Amino acid sequence: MPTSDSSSPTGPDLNLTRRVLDAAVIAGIDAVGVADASPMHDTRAVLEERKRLGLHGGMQFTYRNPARSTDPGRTLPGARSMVVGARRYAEHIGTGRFASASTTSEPSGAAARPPMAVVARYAVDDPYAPLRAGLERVADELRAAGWVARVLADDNALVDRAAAHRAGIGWFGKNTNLLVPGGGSWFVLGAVLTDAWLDPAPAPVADGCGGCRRCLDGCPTDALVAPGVLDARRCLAWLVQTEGEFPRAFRRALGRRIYGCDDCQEVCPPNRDPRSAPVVDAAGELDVCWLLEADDDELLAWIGHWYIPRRDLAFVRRNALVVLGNSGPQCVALGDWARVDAVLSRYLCDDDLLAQHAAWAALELGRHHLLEPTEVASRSVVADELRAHAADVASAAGTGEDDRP
Ligand code: B12
Ligand code: SF4
Ligand code: SF4
Repeated sequence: MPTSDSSSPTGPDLNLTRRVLDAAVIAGIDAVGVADASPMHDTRAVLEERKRLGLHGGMQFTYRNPARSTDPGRTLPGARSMVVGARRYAEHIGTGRFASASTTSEPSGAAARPPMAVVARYAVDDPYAPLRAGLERVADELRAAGWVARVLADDNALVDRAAAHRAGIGWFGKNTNLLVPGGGSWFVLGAVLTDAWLDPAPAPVADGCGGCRRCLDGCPTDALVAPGVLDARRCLAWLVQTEGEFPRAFRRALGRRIYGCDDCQEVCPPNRDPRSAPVVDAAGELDVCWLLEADDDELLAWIGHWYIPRRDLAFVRRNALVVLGNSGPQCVALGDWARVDAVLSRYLCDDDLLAQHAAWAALELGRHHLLEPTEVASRSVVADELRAHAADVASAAGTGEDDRP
Protein backbone atom coordinates (compact mmCIF):
# COMPACT_ATOMS: atom_id res chain seq x y z
CA MET A 1 0.00 0.00 0.00
CA PRO A 2 1.48 3.40 -0.94
CA THR A 3 2.69 5.32 2.06
CA SER A 4 2.93 8.81 0.61
CA ASP A 5 2.04 11.43 3.21
CA SER A 6 -0.48 13.43 1.19
CA SER A 7 -1.78 10.77 -1.19
CA SER A 8 -5.47 11.03 -1.87
CA PRO A 9 -7.74 8.62 -3.69
CA THR A 10 -9.62 11.53 -5.27
CA GLY A 11 -6.82 13.60 -6.71
CA PRO A 12 -3.16 13.75 -7.64
CA ASP A 13 -0.53 13.65 -4.93
CA LEU A 14 0.91 17.16 -5.10
CA ASN A 15 3.53 16.53 -2.48
CA LEU A 16 4.89 13.43 -4.18
CA THR A 17 4.80 15.26 -7.52
CA ARG A 18 7.03 17.99 -6.08
CA ARG A 19 9.45 15.46 -4.60
CA VAL A 20 9.66 13.54 -7.84
CA LEU A 21 10.32 16.68 -9.90
CA ASP A 22 12.99 17.77 -7.42
CA ALA A 23 14.60 14.31 -7.53
CA ALA A 24 14.83 14.58 -11.31
CA VAL A 25 16.60 17.92 -11.19
CA ILE A 26 19.02 16.71 -8.51
CA ALA A 27 19.72 13.66 -10.69
CA GLY A 28 20.84 15.84 -13.59
CA ILE A 29 17.68 15.86 -15.69
CA ASP A 30 17.54 19.25 -17.39
CA ALA A 31 13.81 19.50 -18.03
CA VAL A 32 11.11 17.40 -16.41
CA GLY A 33 7.35 17.24 -16.44
CA VAL A 34 4.44 15.01 -15.56
CA ALA A 35 1.81 13.66 -17.94
CA ASP A 36 -1.14 11.39 -17.45
CA ALA A 37 -0.57 7.90 -18.81
CA SER A 38 -3.75 7.44 -20.80
CA PRO A 39 -3.38 6.13 -24.38
CA MET A 40 -1.98 8.64 -26.88
CA HIS A 41 -4.58 8.13 -29.58
CA ASP A 42 -3.39 10.99 -31.82
CA THR A 43 0.15 9.64 -31.86
CA ARG A 44 -1.05 6.17 -32.70
CA ALA A 45 -2.99 7.59 -35.63
CA VAL A 46 0.14 9.44 -36.84
CA LEU A 47 2.25 6.26 -36.65
CA GLU A 48 -0.34 4.21 -38.50
CA GLU A 49 -0.83 6.85 -41.17
CA ARG A 50 2.92 7.21 -41.77
CA LYS A 51 3.25 3.46 -41.94
CA ARG A 52 0.40 3.30 -44.44
CA LEU A 53 2.11 5.95 -46.59
CA GLY A 54 5.49 4.17 -46.35
CA LEU A 55 7.09 7.19 -44.65
CA HIS A 56 8.53 4.92 -41.94
CA GLY A 57 10.84 3.43 -44.58
CA GLY A 58 10.63 -0.04 -43.05
CA MET A 59 11.65 1.12 -39.56
CA GLN A 60 10.49 -1.03 -36.67
CA PHE A 61 11.10 0.67 -33.29
CA THR A 62 7.86 2.37 -32.18
CA TYR A 63 6.25 1.45 -35.52
CA ARG A 64 6.40 -2.27 -34.77
CA ASN A 65 3.41 -2.09 -32.47
CA PRO A 66 1.76 1.37 -32.42
CA ALA A 67 -0.99 0.16 -30.09
CA ARG A 68 1.67 -0.64 -27.51
CA SER A 69 4.08 2.27 -28.07
CA THR A 70 1.28 4.78 -27.56
CA ASP A 71 -0.34 3.15 -24.53
CA PRO A 72 1.78 3.19 -21.35
CA GLY A 73 -0.76 0.89 -19.69
CA ARG A 74 0.32 -1.94 -21.97
CA THR A 75 3.83 -1.74 -20.58
CA LEU A 76 2.91 -1.02 -16.98
CA PRO A 77 -0.60 -2.27 -16.19
CA GLY A 78 -2.39 0.29 -14.04
CA ALA A 79 -0.08 3.13 -15.16
CA ARG A 80 -1.55 6.48 -14.18
CA SER A 81 1.28 8.92 -14.75
CA MET A 82 4.50 9.46 -16.66
CA VAL A 83 7.39 11.51 -15.35
CA VAL A 84 9.16 12.59 -18.51
CA GLY A 85 12.72 13.88 -18.57
CA ALA A 86 15.00 15.56 -21.09
CA ARG A 87 18.77 15.47 -20.68
CA ARG A 88 21.14 17.61 -22.67
CA TYR A 89 23.84 15.66 -24.45
CA ALA A 90 27.39 16.17 -25.66
CA GLU A 91 28.67 18.39 -22.91
CA HIS A 92 31.86 16.49 -22.13
CA ILE A 93 33.14 15.37 -25.50
CA GLY A 94 35.92 16.24 -27.85
CA THR A 95 38.50 13.96 -26.29
CA GLY A 96 40.38 10.96 -27.64
CA ARG A 97 39.53 9.78 -31.11
CA PHE A 98 36.52 12.06 -31.30
CA ALA A 99 37.92 15.45 -32.22
CA SER A 100 35.79 18.54 -31.77
CA ALA A 101 34.67 20.04 -35.07
CA SER A 102 31.83 21.77 -36.82
CA THR A 103 29.49 19.72 -38.98
CA THR A 104 28.74 22.58 -41.28
CA SER A 105 32.17 23.74 -42.37
CA GLU A 106 35.42 22.15 -43.45
CA PRO A 107 37.72 21.65 -40.48
CA SER A 108 40.42 24.22 -40.10
CA GLY A 109 43.89 22.86 -40.85
CA ALA A 110 42.42 20.29 -43.25
CA ALA A 111 45.71 20.18 -45.15
CA ALA A 112 47.39 18.45 -42.24
CA ARG A 113 44.56 16.11 -41.34
CA PRO A 114 43.47 12.78 -42.77
CA PRO A 115 39.91 12.47 -44.18
CA MET A 116 37.53 12.75 -41.24
CA ALA A 117 34.00 11.47 -40.78
CA VAL A 118 31.45 13.45 -38.79
CA VAL A 119 29.51 11.87 -35.94
CA ALA A 120 26.21 13.46 -34.88
CA ARG A 121 26.39 15.07 -31.47
CA TYR A 122 24.13 12.60 -29.70
CA ALA A 123 26.26 9.66 -30.88
CA VAL A 124 29.70 10.77 -29.73
CA ASP A 125 28.98 9.27 -26.34
CA ASP A 126 26.12 7.18 -25.01
CA PRO A 127 23.63 9.89 -23.99
CA TYR A 128 21.09 7.40 -22.68
CA ALA A 129 23.13 5.93 -19.83
CA PRO A 130 23.15 9.11 -17.70
CA LEU A 131 19.52 9.81 -18.65
CA ARG A 132 18.44 6.34 -17.52
CA ALA A 133 20.46 6.67 -14.33
CA GLY A 134 18.70 9.96 -13.56
CA LEU A 135 15.28 8.50 -14.30
CA GLU A 136 16.08 5.53 -12.03
CA ARG A 137 16.57 8.00 -9.18
CA VAL A 138 13.09 9.33 -9.91
CA ALA A 139 11.74 5.80 -10.01
CA ASP A 140 13.41 5.11 -6.64
CA GLU A 141 11.55 8.07 -5.13
CA LEU A 142 8.26 6.63 -6.36
CA ARG A 143 9.11 3.13 -5.20
CA ALA A 144 10.08 4.45 -1.77
CA ALA A 145 6.56 5.88 -1.56
CA GLY A 146 5.14 2.46 -2.31
CA TRP A 147 4.37 2.83 -6.01
CA VAL A 148 5.43 0.80 -9.00
CA ALA A 149 7.78 2.60 -11.40
CA ARG A 150 9.44 1.58 -14.66
CA VAL A 151 11.99 3.53 -16.67
CA LEU A 152 11.74 3.68 -20.47
CA ALA A 153 14.23 5.69 -22.52
CA ASP A 154 14.61 5.25 -26.25
CA ASP A 155 12.61 2.08 -25.94
CA ASN A 156 10.27 0.70 -28.59
CA ALA A 157 7.48 0.63 -25.98
CA LEU A 158 6.94 4.42 -25.88
CA VAL A 159 6.97 7.33 -28.35
CA ASP A 160 9.19 9.58 -26.23
CA ARG A 161 8.53 12.89 -27.98
CA ALA A 162 4.78 12.49 -27.65
CA ALA A 163 5.16 11.73 -23.93
CA ALA A 164 7.45 14.75 -23.50
CA HIS A 165 5.03 16.99 -25.36
CA ARG A 166 2.17 15.87 -23.17
CA ALA A 167 4.30 16.47 -20.07
CA GLY A 168 4.76 20.11 -21.10
CA ILE A 169 8.52 19.81 -21.67
CA GLY A 170 8.57 21.34 -25.12
CA TRP A 171 6.94 21.83 -28.49
CA PHE A 172 7.14 19.78 -31.67
CA GLY A 173 9.45 21.56 -34.07
CA LYS A 174 8.83 21.44 -37.78
CA ASN A 175 11.93 19.22 -37.92
CA THR A 176 9.89 16.76 -35.74
CA ASN A 177 12.24 17.23 -32.78
CA LEU A 178 10.97 18.25 -29.39
CA LEU A 179 12.31 21.69 -28.50
CA VAL A 180 12.64 22.79 -24.89
CA PRO A 181 11.86 26.50 -24.44
CA GLY A 182 15.14 28.31 -23.93
CA GLY A 183 17.13 25.12 -24.55
CA GLY A 184 16.56 23.97 -28.11
CA SER A 185 16.56 20.31 -29.10
CA TRP A 186 19.97 18.90 -28.12
CA PHE A 187 18.29 16.61 -25.61
CA VAL A 188 17.48 12.94 -25.27
CA LEU A 189 14.18 11.95 -23.75
CA GLY A 190 12.88 9.26 -21.47
CA ALA A 191 10.10 8.54 -19.00
CA VAL A 192 9.20 6.82 -15.77
CA LEU A 193 5.86 5.04 -15.94
CA THR A 194 4.13 4.73 -12.60
CA ASP A 195 0.82 3.80 -11.05
CA ALA A 196 1.12 6.84 -8.75
CA TRP A 197 -1.36 9.62 -9.35
CA LEU A 198 0.80 12.66 -9.98
CA ASP A 199 -0.16 16.19 -10.93
CA PRO A 200 0.12 16.54 -14.72
CA ALA A 201 1.35 19.59 -16.63
CA PRO A 202 -1.57 21.95 -17.08
CA ALA A 203 -1.08 22.46 -20.84
CA PRO A 204 1.35 21.68 -23.64
CA VAL A 205 4.08 24.21 -24.45
CA ALA A 206 2.97 26.61 -27.18
CA ASP A 207 4.51 26.31 -30.64
CA GLY A 208 7.79 28.20 -30.87
CA CYS A 209 8.53 27.80 -34.57
CA GLY A 210 6.19 30.50 -35.83
CA GLY A 211 6.91 31.34 -39.46
CA CYS A 212 10.40 29.80 -39.46
CA ARG A 213 11.09 26.93 -41.88
CA ARG A 214 14.86 26.75 -41.88
CA CYS A 215 14.92 23.04 -41.09
CA LEU A 216 12.71 22.18 -44.05
CA ASP A 217 14.91 24.22 -46.36
CA GLY A 218 18.16 23.06 -44.70
CA CYS A 219 17.62 19.32 -45.00
CA PRO A 220 20.12 18.03 -47.58
CA THR A 221 17.74 15.37 -48.89
CA ASP A 222 14.33 17.05 -48.56
CA ALA A 223 13.35 14.42 -46.02
CA LEU A 224 11.10 16.85 -44.15
CA VAL A 225 8.26 16.56 -46.60
CA ALA A 226 5.94 18.83 -44.59
CA PRO A 227 6.21 20.59 -41.23
CA GLY A 228 6.60 17.85 -38.59
CA VAL A 229 6.56 15.06 -41.18
CA LEU A 230 9.71 13.07 -41.92
CA ASP A 231 10.08 10.63 -44.79
CA ALA A 232 12.56 8.12 -43.36
CA ARG A 233 13.34 6.81 -46.85
CA ARG A 234 15.14 10.09 -47.51
CA CYS A 235 16.54 10.79 -44.05
CA LEU A 236 20.31 10.32 -43.72
CA ALA A 237 19.97 9.57 -40.01
CA TRP A 238 17.92 6.51 -40.94
CA LEU A 239 19.82 5.50 -44.07
CA VAL A 240 23.07 5.11 -42.08
CA GLN A 241 21.25 2.68 -39.80
CA THR A 242 19.67 0.47 -42.44
CA GLU A 243 20.91 -2.81 -43.84
CA GLY A 244 21.94 -3.42 -47.43
CA GLU A 245 23.22 -1.08 -50.09
CA PHE A 246 23.47 2.62 -49.26
CA PRO A 247 21.08 4.09 -51.84
CA ARG A 248 23.08 5.49 -54.72
CA ALA A 249 20.82 8.55 -54.93
CA PHE A 250 21.85 9.66 -51.43
CA ARG A 251 25.55 8.76 -51.35
CA ARG A 252 26.84 12.20 -52.24
CA ALA A 253 24.30 13.84 -49.96
CA LEU A 254 25.69 11.79 -47.07
CA GLY A 255 28.79 13.97 -47.25
CA ARG A 256 31.07 13.21 -44.32
CA ARG A 257 28.38 11.90 -41.94
CA ILE A 258 29.23 8.47 -40.61
CA TYR A 259 26.42 8.22 -38.06
CA GLY A 260 23.41 10.45 -37.45
CA CYS A 261 22.64 13.78 -39.07
CA ASP A 262 22.34 17.11 -37.28
CA ASP A 263 21.59 19.48 -40.16
CA CYS A 264 17.94 20.15 -39.29
CA GLN A 265 19.04 20.99 -35.76
CA GLU A 266 22.17 22.96 -36.68
CA VAL A 267 20.10 25.46 -38.66
CA CYS A 268 17.45 25.79 -35.97
CA PRO A 269 17.51 29.28 -34.38
CA PRO A 270 16.63 28.10 -30.83
CA ASN A 271 19.70 25.86 -30.94
CA ARG A 272 21.79 28.94 -31.61
CA ASP A 273 20.43 30.71 -28.57
CA PRO A 274 23.28 31.53 -26.13
CA ARG A 275 21.50 29.39 -23.54
CA SER A 276 22.14 26.35 -25.78
CA ALA A 277 25.80 27.37 -26.12
CA PRO A 278 27.55 24.64 -24.11
CA VAL A 279 27.10 22.16 -26.93
CA VAL A 280 27.33 24.28 -30.06
CA ASP A 281 30.82 23.14 -31.02
CA ALA A 282 30.48 19.62 -29.76
CA ALA A 283 30.22 17.50 -32.90
CA GLY A 284 32.72 14.66 -33.16
CA GLU A 285 34.96 13.42 -35.94
CA LEU A 286 36.61 10.09 -36.65
CA ASP A 287 39.50 9.33 -38.99
CA VAL A 288 37.81 7.50 -41.88
CA CYS A 289 40.81 5.34 -42.74
CA TRP A 290 41.07 4.31 -39.09
CA LEU A 291 37.41 3.29 -39.22
CA LEU A 292 38.21 1.10 -42.20
CA GLU A 293 41.43 -0.33 -40.79
CA ALA A 294 40.25 -1.10 -37.24
CA ASP A 295 39.16 -4.60 -36.27
CA ASP A 296 35.77 -5.30 -34.73
CA ASP A 297 36.92 -5.07 -31.11
CA GLU A 298 38.67 -1.75 -31.65
CA LEU A 299 35.65 -0.32 -33.41
CA LEU A 300 33.19 -1.51 -30.80
CA ALA A 301 35.28 0.06 -28.04
CA TRP A 302 34.50 3.45 -29.61
CA ILE A 303 31.15 3.07 -31.30
CA GLY A 304 29.55 0.12 -29.52
CA HIS A 305 26.75 2.40 -28.27
CA TRP A 306 25.52 3.10 -31.84
CA TYR A 307 22.50 1.34 -33.26
CA ILE A 308 24.06 -1.07 -35.76
CA PRO A 309 21.71 -3.49 -37.53
CA ARG A 310 22.28 -7.04 -36.30
CA ARG A 311 25.46 -5.63 -34.66
CA ASP A 312 27.12 -6.22 -38.04
CA LEU A 313 29.96 -3.71 -38.45
CA ALA A 314 29.87 -4.15 -42.23
CA PHE A 315 27.16 -1.48 -42.23
CA VAL A 316 29.41 1.01 -40.46
CA ARG A 317 32.24 0.19 -42.87
CA ARG A 318 29.84 0.62 -45.78
CA ASN A 319 29.03 4.12 -44.50
CA ALA A 320 32.73 4.83 -44.01
CA LEU A 321 33.45 3.91 -47.63
CA VAL A 322 30.77 6.33 -48.81
CA VAL A 323 32.26 9.04 -46.58
CA LEU A 324 35.73 8.29 -47.96
CA GLY A 325 34.34 8.66 -51.49
CA ASN A 326 33.01 12.07 -50.45
CA SER A 327 36.33 13.18 -48.94
CA GLY A 328 37.97 14.30 -52.19
CA PRO A 329 38.93 17.79 -50.98
CA GLN A 330 40.45 16.40 -47.79
CA CYS A 331 42.36 13.68 -49.65
CA VAL A 332 43.68 16.17 -52.19
CA ALA A 333 44.72 18.57 -49.42
CA LEU A 334 46.49 15.77 -47.59
CA GLY A 335 48.25 14.67 -50.77
CA ASP A 336 49.13 11.27 -49.31
CA TRP A 337 47.14 8.68 -51.25
CA ALA A 338 49.01 5.56 -50.11
CA ARG A 339 46.80 4.94 -47.07
CA VAL A 340 43.57 5.69 -48.94
CA ASP A 341 44.54 3.40 -51.84
CA ALA A 342 45.51 0.60 -49.47
CA VAL A 343 42.17 0.80 -47.68
CA LEU A 344 40.19 0.87 -50.93
CA SER A 345 42.16 -2.02 -52.43
CA ARG A 346 41.51 -4.12 -49.35
CA TYR A 347 37.75 -3.55 -49.52
CA LEU A 348 37.61 -4.07 -53.27
CA CYS A 349 38.48 -7.67 -52.44
CA ASP A 350 36.02 -7.96 -49.56
CA ASP A 351 32.41 -9.18 -49.69
CA ASP A 352 30.04 -7.82 -52.34
CA LEU A 353 28.47 -5.11 -50.18
CA LEU A 354 31.81 -3.59 -49.23
CA ALA A 355 33.44 -4.10 -52.64
CA GLN A 356 30.53 -2.29 -54.25
CA HIS A 357 30.90 0.76 -51.97
CA ALA A 358 34.70 0.67 -52.25
CA ALA A 359 34.33 0.78 -56.05
CA TRP A 360 31.98 3.75 -55.76
CA ALA A 361 34.44 5.54 -53.48
CA ALA A 362 37.41 4.81 -55.77
CA LEU A 363 35.52 6.24 -58.74
CA GLU A 364 34.42 9.33 -56.82
CA LEU A 365 38.05 9.93 -55.83
CA GLY A 366 39.33 9.38 -59.36
CA ARG A 367 41.29 6.23 -58.36
CA HIS A 368 40.12 4.29 -61.41
CA HIS A 369 43.36 2.32 -61.57
CA LEU A 370 42.40 0.51 -58.36
CA LEU A 371 39.63 -1.24 -60.29
CA GLU A 372 41.94 -2.56 -63.00
CA PRO A 373 43.40 -5.73 -61.43
CA THR A 374 41.59 -8.75 -62.88
CA GLU A 375 40.38 -10.04 -59.52
CA VAL A 376 38.65 -6.66 -58.99
CA ALA A 377 37.51 -5.87 -62.55
CA SER A 378 35.91 -9.30 -62.90
CA ARG A 379 33.52 -8.74 -60.00
CA SER A 380 29.96 -8.04 -61.09
CA VAL A 381 29.36 -5.45 -58.33
CA VAL A 382 32.41 -3.52 -59.54
CA ALA A 383 31.22 -3.71 -63.16
CA ASP A 384 27.81 -2.41 -62.02
CA GLU A 385 29.42 0.53 -60.24
CA LEU A 386 31.53 1.34 -63.32
CA ARG A 387 28.42 1.35 -65.50
CA ALA A 388 26.47 3.53 -63.08
CA HIS A 389 29.42 5.91 -62.74
CA ALA A 390 29.71 6.23 -66.53
CA ALA A 391 25.99 6.99 -66.73
CA ASP A 392 26.34 9.65 -63.99
CA VAL A 393 29.25 11.27 -65.80
CA ALA A 394 27.36 11.27 -69.10
CA SER A 395 24.30 12.80 -67.50
CA ALA A 396 26.37 15.40 -65.64
CA ALA A 397 28.19 16.29 -68.88
CA GLY A 398 24.77 16.88 -70.41
CA THR A 399 23.82 19.28 -67.64
CA GLY A 400 27.29 20.64 -66.92
CA GLU A 401 26.81 19.75 -63.26
CA ASP A 402 29.69 17.46 -62.40
CA ASP A 403 32.03 19.30 -60.07
CA ARG A 404 33.52 16.26 -58.41
CA PRO A 405 37.28 16.02 -57.97
C1 B12 B 1 12.39 6.11 -35.17
C2 B12 B 1 13.27 7.19 -34.60
C3 B12 B 1 14.06 7.91 -35.48
C4 B12 B 1 13.92 7.79 -36.98
C5 B12 B 1 12.69 8.59 -37.45
C6 B12 B 1 12.53 9.95 -36.76
C7 B12 B 1 11.21 10.62 -37.03
N1 B12 B 1 11.21 11.93 -36.99
O1 B12 B 1 10.20 9.99 -37.27
C8 B12 B 1 15.29 8.32 -37.46
C9 B12 B 1 16.27 7.17 -37.55
C10 B12 B 1 15.28 9.07 -38.78
C11 B12 B 1 15.67 9.21 -36.28
C12 B12 B 1 16.51 10.29 -36.39
C13 B12 B 1 16.84 11.09 -35.31
N2 B12 B 1 16.55 10.87 -34.03
CO1 B12 B 1 15.35 9.47 -33.43
N3 B12 B 1 14.12 8.27 -32.69
C14 B12 B 1 13.30 7.44 -33.22
C15 B12 B 1 12.47 6.74 -32.15
C16 B12 B 1 13.04 5.35 -31.89
C17 B12 B 1 10.97 6.66 -32.47
C18 B12 B 1 10.37 7.99 -32.99
C19 B12 B 1 8.99 7.80 -33.54
O2 B12 B 1 8.19 7.07 -33.00
N4 B12 B 1 8.72 8.46 -34.65
C20 B12 B 1 7.42 8.41 -35.25
C21 B12 B 1 6.84 9.81 -35.43
C22 B12 B 1 5.40 9.67 -35.90
O3 B12 B 1 6.82 10.43 -34.18
P1 B12 B 1 7.82 11.59 -33.74
O4 B12 B 1 9.12 11.39 -34.40
O5 B12 B 1 7.84 11.65 -32.25
O6 B12 B 1 7.16 12.89 -34.33
C23 B12 B 1 6.11 13.62 -33.74
C24 B12 B 1 5.95 14.87 -34.56
O7 B12 B 1 6.14 14.50 -35.91
C25 B12 B 1 4.53 15.24 -34.23
N5 B12 B 1 3.79 15.67 -35.38
C26 B12 B 1 2.93 14.92 -36.09
N6 B12 B 1 2.37 15.67 -37.04
C27 B12 B 1 2.89 16.92 -36.91
C28 B12 B 1 2.65 18.08 -37.63
C29 B12 B 1 3.32 19.26 -37.28
C30 B12 B 1 3.03 20.52 -38.03
C31 B12 B 1 4.27 19.25 -36.22
C32 B12 B 1 5.04 20.49 -35.88
C33 B12 B 1 4.51 18.05 -35.50
C34 B12 B 1 3.79 16.91 -35.86
O8 B12 B 1 3.86 14.09 -33.74
C35 B12 B 1 4.71 12.98 -33.85
C36 B12 B 1 4.32 11.98 -32.81
O9 B12 B 1 4.39 12.48 -31.50
C37 B12 B 1 12.67 7.72 -30.93
C38 B12 B 1 12.75 7.02 -29.55
C39 B12 B 1 11.36 6.69 -29.04
N7 B12 B 1 11.21 5.53 -28.47
O10 B12 B 1 10.46 7.49 -29.16
C40 B12 B 1 14.01 8.42 -31.27
C41 B12 B 1 14.09 9.92 -31.00
C42 B12 B 1 12.86 10.57 -31.55
N8 B12 B 1 15.25 10.32 -31.77
C43 B12 B 1 15.98 11.22 -31.24
C44 B12 B 1 17.09 11.82 -31.86
C45 B12 B 1 18.06 12.56 -30.95
C46 B12 B 1 17.27 11.71 -33.24
C47 B12 B 1 18.25 12.49 -34.11
C48 B12 B 1 18.43 13.95 -33.69
C49 B12 B 1 19.61 11.76 -34.11
C50 B12 B 1 20.60 12.29 -35.14
N9 B12 B 1 21.32 13.37 -34.82
O11 B12 B 1 20.74 11.75 -36.19
C51 B12 B 1 17.61 12.36 -35.50
C52 B12 B 1 16.63 13.51 -35.77
C53 B12 B 1 16.02 13.41 -37.13
C54 B12 B 1 14.62 14.01 -37.12
N10 B12 B 1 14.46 15.16 -37.74
O12 B12 B 1 13.72 13.41 -36.54
C55 B12 B 1 15.43 11.65 -29.89
C56 B12 B 1 14.68 12.99 -30.07
C57 B12 B 1 15.04 14.04 -29.03
C58 B12 B 1 14.28 15.31 -29.30
N11 B12 B 1 14.75 16.37 -28.67
O13 B12 B 1 13.33 15.38 -30.02
C59 B12 B 1 14.47 10.42 -29.57
C60 B12 B 1 13.24 10.78 -28.74
C61 B12 B 1 15.33 9.40 -28.81
C62 B12 B 1 15.39 9.72 -27.33
N12 B12 B 1 14.84 8.85 -26.49
O14 B12 B 1 15.89 10.75 -26.94
N13 B12 B 1 15.01 8.83 -35.15
S1 SF4 C 1 18.32 14.29 -39.87
FE1 SF4 C 1 19.32 15.16 -41.72
S2 SF4 C 1 18.42 14.06 -43.44
FE2 SF4 C 1 17.10 13.67 -41.64
S3 SF4 C 1 15.50 15.25 -41.72
FE3 SF4 C 1 17.15 16.11 -40.47
S4 SF4 C 1 18.48 17.22 -41.93
FE4 SF4 C 1 17.17 15.87 -43.12
S1 SF4 D 1 14.43 25.42 -37.74
FE1 SF4 D 1 12.70 26.82 -37.35
S2 SF4 D 1 10.89 25.67 -38.06
FE2 SF4 D 1 12.57 24.17 -37.82
S3 SF4 D 1 12.31 23.39 -35.75
FE3 SF4 D 1 13.76 25.09 -35.62
S4 SF4 D 1 12.48 26.88 -35.11
FE4 SF4 D 1 11.10 25.27 -35.86
